[in-house]
Amino acid sequence: MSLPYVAFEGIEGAGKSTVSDRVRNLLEADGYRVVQVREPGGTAVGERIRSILLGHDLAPEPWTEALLFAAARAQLAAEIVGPALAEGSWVLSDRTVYSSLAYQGAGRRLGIDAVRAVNEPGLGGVWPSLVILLAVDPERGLSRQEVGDRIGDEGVEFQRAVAKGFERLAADDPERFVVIDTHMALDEVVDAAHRAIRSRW
Ligand code: T5A
Repeated sequence: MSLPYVAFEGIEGAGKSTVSDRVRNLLEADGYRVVQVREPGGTAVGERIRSILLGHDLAPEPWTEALLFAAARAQLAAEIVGPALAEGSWVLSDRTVYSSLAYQGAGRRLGIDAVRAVNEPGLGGVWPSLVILLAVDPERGLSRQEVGDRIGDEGVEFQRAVAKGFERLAADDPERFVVIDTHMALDEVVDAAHRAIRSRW
């Protein structure tokens, strides 16, 4: 059976943090050990890289950006996600490699395959088995955002390109992706995500 490494993905304001927190509580109540992480970040190295990537004071080039996300992710896989899965915990991640495929591959137009290729070597097979894609209209998502960051502030057209990237990834890999429309009450979104996970494992 595939390892319980679950990605919560989507554009800005889709509800990834809120839904993953609540699903974590439900899974713990079900009796599972759960490790929850976020990208970029989750390690000392990753948090430093996060501040380079998301602060407004620097302007990395698109490939610099893609490689920094990949570097933070490689550290997280080696230090946290891989060991947690090996000891039998579940891992819930607020964003994963699929954000790079959608944001840098599609949004920045570096190409989904090219971005996948630079991420794979650092992950050593630590790859999400289930991706919960929280779908939201880009305008509605941006209006839900509480604090902006350098990439989140790129504007609605960029968000549309990223959303299209996610849609394409989901269409190409329907076994791995579950798409949940988030234009419904939060409780219903959480329930749909929890059911999707429990029906898989
Ligand atoms: N990035 C990241 C890349 O470009 N490439 C990469 O490889 C990676 C990993 C990271 C930034 O970096 C980019 C993407 C981002 O621009 P982040 O810290 O992950 O940034 O922040 P965001 O994902 O931008 O976080 P947001 O807070 O904008 O989005 P969330 O987590 O999706 O939304 P959440 O849960 O904080 O919810 C926002 C608000 O909406 C409400 C919540 O209560 C909250 O108030 N809400 C709902 N309200 C009504 N109905 C619902 N269904 C709701 N769902 C949520």
